[in-house]
Amino acid sequence: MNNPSRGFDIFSPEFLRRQQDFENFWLFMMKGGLDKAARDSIGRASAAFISQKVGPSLFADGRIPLDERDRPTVKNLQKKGYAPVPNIFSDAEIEEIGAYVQTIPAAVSGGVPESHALLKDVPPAAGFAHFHGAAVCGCPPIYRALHDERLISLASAYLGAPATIGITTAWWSYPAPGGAEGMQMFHHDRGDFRSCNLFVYLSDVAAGTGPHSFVEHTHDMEVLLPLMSQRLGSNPEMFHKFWRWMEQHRKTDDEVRLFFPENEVLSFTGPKGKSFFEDTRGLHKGTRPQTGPRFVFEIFYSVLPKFNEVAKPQRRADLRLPAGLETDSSKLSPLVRYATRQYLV
Ligand SMILES: O=C(O)CCC(=O)C(=O)O
Ligand SMILES: [Fe+2]
Repeated sequence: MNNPSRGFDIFSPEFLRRQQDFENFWLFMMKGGLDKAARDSIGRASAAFISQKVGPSLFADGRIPLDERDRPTVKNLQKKGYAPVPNIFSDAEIEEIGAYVQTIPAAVSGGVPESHALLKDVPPAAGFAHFHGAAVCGCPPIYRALHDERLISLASAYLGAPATIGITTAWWSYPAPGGAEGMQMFHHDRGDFRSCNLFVYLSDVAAGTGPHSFVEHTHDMEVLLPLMSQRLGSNPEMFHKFWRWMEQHRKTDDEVRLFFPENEVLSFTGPKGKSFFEDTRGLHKGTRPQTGPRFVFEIFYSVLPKFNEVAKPQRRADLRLPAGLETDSSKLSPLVRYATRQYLV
């Protein structure tokens, strides 16, 4: 039967020729239809395609500009899947962000019915209060971080293509009863075939307050395959079991321990301000807070825009921002204007 409402009018000559059908196919491949080797290969191909398409319009010599100081960061990210960077926000900016989010509604979830509420009204049993990018990009320090050309260049150098900022978000995670679920279990992100994230802690994060955890070397087949071949190659049964397991979207801590020694399962604690890049195609989780809440900020840099979301960019000129922040889109560097286009025009 035709079901045009689902976008699958299979008897139409236009079936699979319309952008929507094609996007559905693309998402199917991204969200579990392909194994990691194929996903990573498509990621490399998409970076080559985008570089070829947009590189010449963004850079005079076609090359992504990279600050010398960021070369080791890109190398670490390639080798291990994560890399610390100097603090993105000052303490004063973190205060400013904390005050700003008290004035906008949060999406409340985790153990309570989903709702929107101001922070002061978030029910005590809630697991999360998320602030969407569209609401936080007008917060001056966040606007500045989004437009930080050095960060965009770093992400682009890692991706091998000019980056697109797909998600910007800040959220509180709260200690809540019950076991880990969702992103509090180890998982790999499936937001794009090639991506990296900047995380910034906006509250002090200790073992009890939900540290972000990452299994190093799990981000990219070019790193993971040689490692696991060396480790499990002599045991074909375990080797196959490992790759089948990798395809499971979510994994328990015990399962992770079966395949990775403790020293490779990293847990990032540190004072507020701590900032790091990570390729969340690798296994990671936000440990469920036990003793206190955690506040964190994230920018997701990818090669392609998120096809499962409609971009509703705001006009920079409409934001009320302090002098010193460029709001004339035509005056931005082409790389920055390109990277931020899903949020701001
Ligand atoms: O809360 C965290 O540290 C993990 C978040 C996460 O899984 C993600 O941003 O993809
Ligand atoms: Fe994730």
